[in-house]
Amino acid sequence: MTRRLSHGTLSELPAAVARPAFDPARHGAGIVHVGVGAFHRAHQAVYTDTALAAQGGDWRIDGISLRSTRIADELNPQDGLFTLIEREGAEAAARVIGSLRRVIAAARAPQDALEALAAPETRIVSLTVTEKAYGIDRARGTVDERNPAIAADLAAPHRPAGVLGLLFAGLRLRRERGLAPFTVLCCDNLPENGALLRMGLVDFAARIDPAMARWIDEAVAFPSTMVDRITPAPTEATRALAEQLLGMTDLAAVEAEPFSQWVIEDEFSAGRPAWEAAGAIFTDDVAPYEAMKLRMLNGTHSMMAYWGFLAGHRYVRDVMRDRALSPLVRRHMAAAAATLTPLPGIGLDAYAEALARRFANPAIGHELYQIAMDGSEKLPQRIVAPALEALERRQPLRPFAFAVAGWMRYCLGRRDDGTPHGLRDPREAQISAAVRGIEGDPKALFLALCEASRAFPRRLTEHPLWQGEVVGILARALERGVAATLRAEAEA
Ligand code: CS2
Repeated sequence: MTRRLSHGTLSELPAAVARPAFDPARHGAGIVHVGVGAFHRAHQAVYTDTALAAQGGDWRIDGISLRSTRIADELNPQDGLFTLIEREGAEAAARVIGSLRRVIAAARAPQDALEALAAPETRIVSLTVTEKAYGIDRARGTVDERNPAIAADLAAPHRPAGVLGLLFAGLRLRRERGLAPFTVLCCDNLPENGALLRMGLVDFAARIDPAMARWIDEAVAFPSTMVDRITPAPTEATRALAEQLLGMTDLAAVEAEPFSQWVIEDEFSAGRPAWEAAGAIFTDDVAPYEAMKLRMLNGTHSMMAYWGFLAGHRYVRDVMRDRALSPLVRRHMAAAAATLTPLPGIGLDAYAEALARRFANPAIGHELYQIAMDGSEKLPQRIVAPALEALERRQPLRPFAFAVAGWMRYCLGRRDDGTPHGLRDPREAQISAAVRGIEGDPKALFLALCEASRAFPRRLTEHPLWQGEVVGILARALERGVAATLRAEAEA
């Protein structure tokens, strides 16, 4: 049997593998992180690891996994240790991260999760749970009562299963015990994510306990953040590579690109680690950074995911080598850049150039199908927001209409050769029901999908220019197929 990564085996690692530059056992926890997926492990956990090495402090992380129990079973026997493998071309640099203390599987131990939030030492609760997990209706600015987790947690707030329910219950326990609140740090790809989460949590609390709602609004800090690092879902190949680099087993290894960025509003009510030691940028306004990243990186990603997947590609890097698609990638980034307010010191052309290089990284196998999921939750901030801005500024709508037409074609659930795919979207049932029987009618599809997805405001969907562009591209894709549509679009 091969050995497994743990505190006991750290000293046996080959010299080429970097180890925590601090003694994990000498640092207590100060952060609870909800959503211990690959992205957290490749991003915030790494910044915290560097900060602990640079400045010390009791800032290790207790992870909470809301649904899966697997990640707890992978990490706890390893004392929370895991390997980050940074990959670029032929390079693969391995670094063992020691900032994670343990993982609580909330489905198995709900009380432990609550007690972690209510522990006096917990000063920050950070989250990477994906856009859909918050259950916030962004158009109305309230919680979405139809979201199953929200409905369940409103009915039984003492036994929370969802994100808002857990935060609420944790904060209520702290208040009852006379403890100061923690800072809530949202690290999901949502615009003004701190303000959004504040609004959602205050509205959630108001429906249960108005005094709590006031306390949250007044006493809890919700800094906004922009997070960035391309992190494909780990696979068997990730584990095999870790085994090869470490000479031992690591079931929780992650692969990521070398690039990493974290921009944070410096508004913490109870202190924070020295994340700037790891390159985090502190600012009093994250919104312009967020808009840049959401529109140029994530928006382009979504466009590539739908059209690239439909064209038969598997990875983002394959799209960069596609003769028709790669100029459309550039076109999308340029159109997105034109909707932004320039940031001092950041050239948007250089940013786009760097993105194109990152997307093409041959060592990163980032699945288009992974990015394609949850379109109804992602399109509003990635495509709709810049499209509205372009409309206002009288700039071309075409690239955004093209992205949406790709998503609509994708919603039919099969490629041109008939290969079926699942949509993996929280509104999948509504979307699939909406397209049934009208698969060949682009105008009817456009209207039905706007309605079923709830992703597009009327201001956009009723605009004749927008309608004309989206329906026209969709019609071509249905009549002449995806390959011909891409060729025509690239030549236009
Ligand atoms: C991607 C993001 O899956 C997706 O939707 O667009 O996860 C993207 O890779 C990250 O935001 C990069 O920082």
